[in-house]
Amino acid sequence: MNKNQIAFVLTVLLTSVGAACAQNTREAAKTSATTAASPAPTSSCAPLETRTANAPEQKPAFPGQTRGCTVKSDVAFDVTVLAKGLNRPWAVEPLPNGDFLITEKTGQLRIVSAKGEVGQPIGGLLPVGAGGVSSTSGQGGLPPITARGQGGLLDVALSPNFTKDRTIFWSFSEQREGGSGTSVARGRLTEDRRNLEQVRIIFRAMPTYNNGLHFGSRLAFGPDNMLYITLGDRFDRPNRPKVQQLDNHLGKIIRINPDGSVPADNPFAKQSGAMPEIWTLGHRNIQSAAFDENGRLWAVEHGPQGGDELNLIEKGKNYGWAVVSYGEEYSGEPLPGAVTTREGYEQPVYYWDPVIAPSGAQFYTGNAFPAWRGSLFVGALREQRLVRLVIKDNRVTGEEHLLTDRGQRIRDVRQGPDGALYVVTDQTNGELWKITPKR
Ligand SMILES: [Ca+2]
Ligand SMILES: [Ca+2]
Repeated sequence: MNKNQIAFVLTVLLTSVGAACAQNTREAAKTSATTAASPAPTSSCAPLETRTANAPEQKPAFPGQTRGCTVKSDVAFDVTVLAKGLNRPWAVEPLPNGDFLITEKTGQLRIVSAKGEVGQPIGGLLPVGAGGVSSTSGQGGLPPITARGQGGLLDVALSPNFTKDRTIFWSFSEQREGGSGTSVARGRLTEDRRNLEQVRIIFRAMPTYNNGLHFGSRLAFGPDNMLYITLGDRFDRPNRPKVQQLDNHLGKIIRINPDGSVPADNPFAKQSGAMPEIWTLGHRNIQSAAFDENGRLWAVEHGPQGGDELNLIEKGKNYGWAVVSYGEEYSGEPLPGAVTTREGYEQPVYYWDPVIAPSGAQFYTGNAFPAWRGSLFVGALREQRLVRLVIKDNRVTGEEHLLTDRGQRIRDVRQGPDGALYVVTDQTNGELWKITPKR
């Protein structure tokens, strides 16, 4: 046991003793906890989060699983506003030549040049529906995007062979008969980059459901050249049991070949009654998918109130929702039937209580900021900042919050080929920021 772990155990022990006793004793126990624990934790670990937790009675499964230690990288950087006037940008994807693909939730895909010139919407993407639920096929027989609630044009990812095949993949809320669902399409950018050709849908999350909530979704290619698609549970309570069932895609991570076919080594590919695309289950609403330098997939999801999670994603595993979870309903009620730990369900590597409402994420691997190498950057919508997590041996050992002075909901963060970080803000007059070492 290291000093932190001893202090943590002490605090937990003394806090539980205090809770069981009368008011005086509780006060005394609290005082002695502070006194006993103070030399170790205050010198080595000051938690960054100091607000009252939504579920203070819940205890983490291991030290450092929540309220991580404050770290300060003392990195001086400049933030340049490269572009403005983007309509609810959802994803920024750096292109090999220094330009960017940017999705706008309202249904446009644009190229923004390295200098910040905002291009016209790329043609041939998919038509934008009227936002209703009576689906008909749109122009050219392609299904419409419905920009209702949290839905719209969502993530975009480059083919692993992009420089050769100019192929891109995007996720969106597809307007369907009876509702909507998250779908993924692929297409090839024309040589002049003004249009998409050979556009086709390669994945449809089922079942179709009629609301505008919890679509996920991020797209990420693994070192295995497979496409990983992260999804949401479509929010409404009757959908929650489906997240634990394998006959549907709600609350799952999907793994498919770039042509949409199912890899034979998927964990449930041979299980009767299971959707073969499923890689993991038990997620609430995943907003990030990031591979680390060792080729491992990490995902960040919107949990219930007091339960946003960072998970290390492993083949076939069950991440708990909605039977194992931290936090509570947004109404403040307890989660019906949920516990924080149970055999057979994965614990999050980290959770936030209160929540930060995470968005996109990126492991930093560049040379521009040596002090940040290996850190996981996560955008925060509700908390309006950029979160940096220091991760060691599958544990979060430090948390730092950047860009807190700007008061902007951050929707995505990506590293460019130049080692700079690029961020988009979730506004109707959204911006693209470039973060570089201070000159
Ligand atoms: Ca992306
Ligand atoms: Ca979980």
